[in-house]
Amino acid sequence: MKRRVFLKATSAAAGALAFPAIALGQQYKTEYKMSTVVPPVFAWGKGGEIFANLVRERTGGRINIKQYPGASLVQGDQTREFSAMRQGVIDVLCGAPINWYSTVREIAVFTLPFITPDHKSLDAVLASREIMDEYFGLVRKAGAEPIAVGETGFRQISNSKRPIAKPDDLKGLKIRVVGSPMYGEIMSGMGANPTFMSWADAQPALASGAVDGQENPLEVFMVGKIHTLGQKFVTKWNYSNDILLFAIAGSIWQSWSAQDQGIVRQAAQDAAREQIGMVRKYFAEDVEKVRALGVEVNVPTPAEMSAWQAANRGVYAKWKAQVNPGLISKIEQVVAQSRKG
Ligand code: X2X
Repeated sequence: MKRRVFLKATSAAAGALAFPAIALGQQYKTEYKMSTVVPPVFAWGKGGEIFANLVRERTGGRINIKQYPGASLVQGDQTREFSAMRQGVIDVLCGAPINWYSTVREIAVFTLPFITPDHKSLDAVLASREIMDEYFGLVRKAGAEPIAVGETGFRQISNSKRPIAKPDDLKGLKIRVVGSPMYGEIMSGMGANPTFMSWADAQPALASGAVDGQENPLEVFMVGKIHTLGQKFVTKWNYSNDILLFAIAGSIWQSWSAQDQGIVRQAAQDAAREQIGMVRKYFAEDVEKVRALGVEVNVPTPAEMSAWQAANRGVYAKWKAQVNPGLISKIEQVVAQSRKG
């Protein structure tokens, strides 16, 4: 017994020497709370799970990140994640910046309507050192250390009433949206009636017919079995695609040793790469798979795409000015460049 105590004490001392943050008396918490809106059956939640597991493995359990899906740390209200992080309720973010608009509007730059029309242009933006350095600087200033970027996926509209081929077809439809008032204005700009609600409330509202439609990546549509909630018509218009931002509350980040910071950043980047792979695999196959569920899927022609973009020009200009005009102009330049090549 005595010997075991002695062994434990020496290994703890060795650990302290190897990790100066601990030697300096900074306390590691027994659990770090990570919020995700959806659970690991979805690529988004899976990305969080992979990250937490890698961190646990690679730190030998020193850093134990526990996932709270369903945004349960904020009672399901995903729009409160960032402010809850600032209050110390959430330690680790693995989420969509659009959901944090009411707290940090300047980082909701990737979601303007049709800003990155395809993966090629999105990748060009994410590969731009200048854009991402500025973006990460804004996240840091807002109180979190950004460590990796995944993808939530191109958002497509679905509804229970009729095929949507042109802006007018949206007239009068009640559409559930979330995150930012921008999504509401996009819908009302085309004559629909937007209703804001969390993901937790969206499914019962679709099931009861309280709303006619919603917009989400088709991966979420399939895994969430949204077709069983009366959603019969989908339009694959790729109108908005948010990043999945992995970030650590600033004070927590500071409490970790440089070595652990490096491990955590690498783990997030590995998880994000895998998560993006999952989202894009679904994206490549989604039209066929959703059709196989008995859903009518409309893939717009280039002329139809131009009509969607034209109908959103006003909303785009207004929200660009409101969110972060400087950074969004840089994004536009990179997108334009990528479309030439
Ligand atoms: O609630 C949604 O629609 C979701 C899961 O896609 C977001 O959090 C933006």
